[in-house]
Amino acid sequence: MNFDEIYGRPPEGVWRAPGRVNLIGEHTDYNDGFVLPFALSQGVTVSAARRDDGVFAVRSLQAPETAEVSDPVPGSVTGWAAYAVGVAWSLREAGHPVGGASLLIDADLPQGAGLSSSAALECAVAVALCDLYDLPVPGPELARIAQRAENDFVGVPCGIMDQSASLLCTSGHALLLDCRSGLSAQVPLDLTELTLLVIDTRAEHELVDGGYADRRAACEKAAELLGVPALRDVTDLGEALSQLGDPVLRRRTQHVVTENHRVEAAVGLLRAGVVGEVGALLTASHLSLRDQFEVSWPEADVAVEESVRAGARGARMVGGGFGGSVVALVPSDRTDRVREAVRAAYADRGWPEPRFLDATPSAGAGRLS
Ligand code: GAF
Repeated sequence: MNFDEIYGRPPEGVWRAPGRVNLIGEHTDYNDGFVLPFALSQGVTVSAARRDDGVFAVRSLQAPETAEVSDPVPGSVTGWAAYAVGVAWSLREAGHPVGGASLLIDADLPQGAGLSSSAALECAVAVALCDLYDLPVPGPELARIAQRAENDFVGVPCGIMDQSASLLCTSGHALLLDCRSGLSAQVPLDLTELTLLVIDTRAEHELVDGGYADRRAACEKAAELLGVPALRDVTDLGEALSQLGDPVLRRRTQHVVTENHRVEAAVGLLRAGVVGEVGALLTASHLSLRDQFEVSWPEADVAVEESVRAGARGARMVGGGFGGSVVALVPSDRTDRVREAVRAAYADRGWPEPRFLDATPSAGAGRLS
């Protein structure tokens, strides 16, 4: 089915927003810290047309559920459609006069693979509605509006990274984002002779599960006990750790503080043009996420170990954790070897075959036609 067949008229335009891989800086965004994601070439496409009856109608080529609602409020829509309708609600909440629209969603980004398909959906809808209703909302503000849709309409307490990546990234670059000030910079990501290999571990992840909210609450608790606005403000890690009695809070704090340092170090290396050197930081980030933040999962640990053993410069889990993908930085002439090693290790354990994707740092959301 295409748009015309479903809605009985052609769309007024087609918009697209990408998924993302976070190169480094995991679980730092909601601690007011630093992240360094890049946009994928895979993403979510929205064909859309205005309606004069005020209704938001959403359909997807990938899912059977549909939604039609004229006055969206939190709780009025559930499932995947809430991410789309929530954006209309959030735009209105922010004072932007959005009327109704018919939307048809199509995606070439695997869902549940930790590549931010939810934010891609939100951002594709956001740019479509802004264009249709002639709302010149700047990218950083639109990212906050999309994040609010996810936080307050869908009910997932995510940070600002994924929406910012989907809206603000540019081709050939990673986005350095200061999640406190909202300031960002484009950092060249020159992959000459290197490949960023995404390994979808096939263990599905869901941010709506409790683990993510639990980690966020622990970080907020640690910051409160340390008397700082957010863990980003910890300047003396040793002193902070000695003040925290709870070993769990100590581990969470150690991860966040050291991860912010790793982002800074990675940016220095990228700017110096020694991209391969970032590999060691990726692996260090993974070990910290595994041992200190405790959000890794067995398939990710095996993918990281086997990638590095087979010649990757480094590798780490991507996104919130508990499932999803790993990114490995691999000399391009070794990618076959890495794929084979990970495939064999999964087969030995009787796990579903992993999927691979060569990640190309791509442009953020925009209009296609
Ligand atoms: C998910 C969230 F949506 C992001 O905001 C971020 O916190 C990430 O997990 C962990 O770095 O993708």
